[in-house]
Amino acid sequence: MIRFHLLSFALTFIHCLTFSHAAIARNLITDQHALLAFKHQIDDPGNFLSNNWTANYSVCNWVGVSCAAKHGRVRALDLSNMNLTGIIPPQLGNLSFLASLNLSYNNLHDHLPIELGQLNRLKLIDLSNNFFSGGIPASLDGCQNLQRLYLHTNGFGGSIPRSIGNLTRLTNLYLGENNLKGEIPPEIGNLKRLEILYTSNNSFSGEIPQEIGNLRNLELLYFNTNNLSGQIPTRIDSNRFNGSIPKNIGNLTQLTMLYLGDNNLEGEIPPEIGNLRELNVLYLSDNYLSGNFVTNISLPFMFQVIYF
Ligand SMILES: *[C@@H]1O[C@H](CO)[C@@H](O)[C@H](O)[C@H]1NC(C)=O
Ligand SMILES: *[C@@H]1O[C@H](CO)[C@@H](O)[C@H](O)[C@H]1NC(C)=O
Ligand SMILES: *[C@@H]1O[C@H](CO)[C@@H](O)[C@H](O)[C@H]1NC(C)=O
Ligand SMILES: *[C@@H]1O[C@H](CO)[C@@H](O)[C@H](O)[C@H]1NC(C)=O
Ligand SMILES: *[C@@H]1O[C@H](CO)[C@@H](O)[C@H](O)[C@H]1NC(C)=O
Ligand SMILES: *[C@@H]1O[C@H](CO)[C@@H](O)[C@H](O)[C@H]1NC(C)=O
Ligand SMILES: *[C@@H]1O[C@H](CO)[C@@H](O)[C@H](O)[C@H]1NC(C)=O
Ligand SMILES: *[C@@H]1O[C@H](CO)[C@@H](O)[C@H](O)[C@H]1NC(C)=O
Ligand SMILES: *[C@@H]1O[C@H](CO)[C@@H](O)[C@H](O)[C@H]1NC(C)=O
Ligand SMILES: *[C@@H]1O[C@H](CO)[C@@H](O)[C@H](O)[C@H]1NC(C)=O
Ligand SMILES: CC(=O)N[C@H]1CO[C@H](CO)[C@@H](O)[C@@H]1O
Repeated sequence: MIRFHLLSFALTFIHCLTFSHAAIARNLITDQHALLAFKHQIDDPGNFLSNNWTANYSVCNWVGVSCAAKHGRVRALDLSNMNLTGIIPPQLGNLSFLASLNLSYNNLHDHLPIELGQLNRLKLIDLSNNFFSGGIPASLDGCQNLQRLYLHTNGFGGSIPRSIGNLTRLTNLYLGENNLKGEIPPEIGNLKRLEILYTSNNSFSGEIPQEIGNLRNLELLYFNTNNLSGQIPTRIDSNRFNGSIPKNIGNLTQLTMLYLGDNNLEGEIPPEIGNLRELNVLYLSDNYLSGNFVTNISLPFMFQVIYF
């Protein structure tokens, strides 16, 4: 009886092994299909892919492709700086184990497929320095593990989708050098781990949302060269203050650079900016700010560059 059970266990075990091997092989074929669909959309003048991405080798040996040791699926795709022209096809959303995608410094264009949002293991997306256009897909909030999102230096238009606020693991968000417009959504204040927010050189308008003050881990904040108006937010944490400027603006203690220049900001510069002891770059030029900022605050000795 025991022997029978052991035998049955062994058979089940062997069956499972065979099955999971077959499953991996089948899924690697999904990965291969996805990558070949991508290759099919790409013009590759440097011939990086043409003789290398072929079906007679495992995708894990293809240039720019890395597979995970554990399950053998495609884990990273780095085709940066290869002069590639073309689009990202929806099939890329089938690389379900992808954790890192770097397609920066190419000539890729057109809109991003909404299927990118299926890649819930992605931690890094770098699509910067291309010619992508269209809106930032709201579906990106499906990439629940995303930590670093680089979309800067493209032709993205439309506004930041509110769903960005669901990407609560984001530490780096780079949206600068695009054609983005509309208001910065207050949901940005949900991104509690954010360290760098780069939105320079777009056409954002409206006011900087007070919720920015929730971002206690912010180190670099760039809002320069936009069309923002209103006052610099003075509520620098999640408390609701009435009227006057709260003392605890000093809560943005990690901030080292603050770029607000070249907007339509008005009113007085809140002196509490002087409490940001790590701040060494403050860029406020080309606004309609008033008040006697310099004489009223004690500037942190760390200050190296101040532009009014
Ligand atoms: C691999 O396949 C490509 C075309 O798919 C062919 O040109 C090449 O000769 C093959 N290489 C080997 C080593 O079989
Ligand atoms: C493809 O490129 C990779 C990385 O350069 C190289 O290791 C691999 O041998 C190449 N495969 C073929 C078939 O040329
Ligand atoms: C993506 O690749 C480019 C070019 O190789 C590199 O400079 C950049 O640091 C990479 N992006 C990330 C986020 O590592
Ligand atoms: C990309 O193309 C430019 C111009 O054709 C060339 O100078 C450069 O070396 C190419 N870069 C790569 C990585 O092939
Ligand atoms: C890959 O994705 C496409 C489009 O998103 C889908 O139609 C197709 O069924 C997928 N293929 C596989 C093999 O999963
Ligand atoms: C993402 O955020 C939007 C609104 O900001 C919300 O309606 C939606 O349910 C959220 N999605 C997830 C998956 O949490
Ligand atoms: C803003 O972006 C445009 C187009 O991408 C570029 O021509 C311009 O030099 C940039 N301006 C600044 C101040 O970076
Ligand atoms: C900037 O915003 C003002 C209103 O605040 C609007 O009239 C103007 O058209 C905007 N400029 C650009 C370039 O978006
Ligand atoms: C603060 O505002 C709330 C309503 O938003 C009001 O009920 C409260 O009296 C105000 N407190 C002060 C000190 O003005
Ligand atoms: C600067 O200090 C003077 C006198 O203490 C005060 O009247 C003025 O409101 C202050 N300005 C700012 C911007 O804090
Ligand atoms: C350093 C600093 O100003 N800390 C303040 C942050 O905000 C809380 C209230 O939420 C204050 O209690 C702290 O003093």
